[in-house]
Amino acid sequence: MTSEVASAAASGANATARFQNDKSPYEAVKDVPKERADKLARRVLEAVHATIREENVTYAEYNALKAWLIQVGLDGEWPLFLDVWVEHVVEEVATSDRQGNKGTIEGPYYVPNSPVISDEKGVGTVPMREGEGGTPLTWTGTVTAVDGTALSDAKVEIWHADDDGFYSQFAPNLPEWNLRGTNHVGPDGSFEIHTVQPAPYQIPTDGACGALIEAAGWHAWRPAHIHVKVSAPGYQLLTAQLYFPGDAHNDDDIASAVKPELLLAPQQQADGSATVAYSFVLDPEA
Ligand code: MBD
Ligand code: FE
Repeated sequence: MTSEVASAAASGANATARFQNDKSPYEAVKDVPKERADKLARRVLEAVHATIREENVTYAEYNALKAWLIQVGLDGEWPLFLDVWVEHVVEEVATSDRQGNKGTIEGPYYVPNSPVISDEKGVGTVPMREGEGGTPLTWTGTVTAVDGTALSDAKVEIWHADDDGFYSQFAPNLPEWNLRGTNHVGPDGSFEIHTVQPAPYQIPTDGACGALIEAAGWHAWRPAHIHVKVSAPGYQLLTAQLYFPGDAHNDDDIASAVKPELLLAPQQQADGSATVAYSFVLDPEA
């Protein structure tokens, strides 16, 4: 991060670099059968062709699209664009047969290998600055399998924006691992995570994705959310986000990633903090 002010191009560049560091999705489809590549590419193109015919798309509109697509790349915003407007359907298809917890999209701002924060009982506090803004939140829960077994070797990775809506490693002037941590659950599968409630999040508006939002008269908001990845050997990785009741954008998330099962029910405490219980149930690997 070189610039001192958060910018779409800087956070986009970081998200692009982070994704390119992880070549595994690309490696995994290297030997995709020609028939599959042919079919998928053709269907996407046919959907574009149909839109052009049915909407009588003009050369001016075609050239605007070309310029905009180039700008998405220059701003490094392909991860943002895809995760906001496409990933939710991939997630829906990928997880439709699960019996355990509902999940939702990963989004562009996950970083693997966050510091371990838990003690031997699964109690820990995410890294945060002195006087970190936002309501302090104590979150308790357990990780179990669909058959009820407590998963004592599970881990809960958590990451979220700060009270200003910024993610560490994607916005300037934040400690590297701010509000990111890995909790190894206790012997009974339980965890207790101390953090602060994040603010609603506005995707960067000064880049190509913002230009689309502006041109189309959309809004750029996601409701406040806490991201998690819950994993245990022999079980399917659960990627989810948890939301707060009453958020103005729970019903019109720009990323279409809210599900009723993912709403928290925090209890406000007399000292101004909040407590919340939310547990995870994992499906075994197929
Ligand atoms: C986010 O924080 C996010 O979670 C998603 C899905 C897209 C953009 C920013
Ligand atoms: Fe997010």
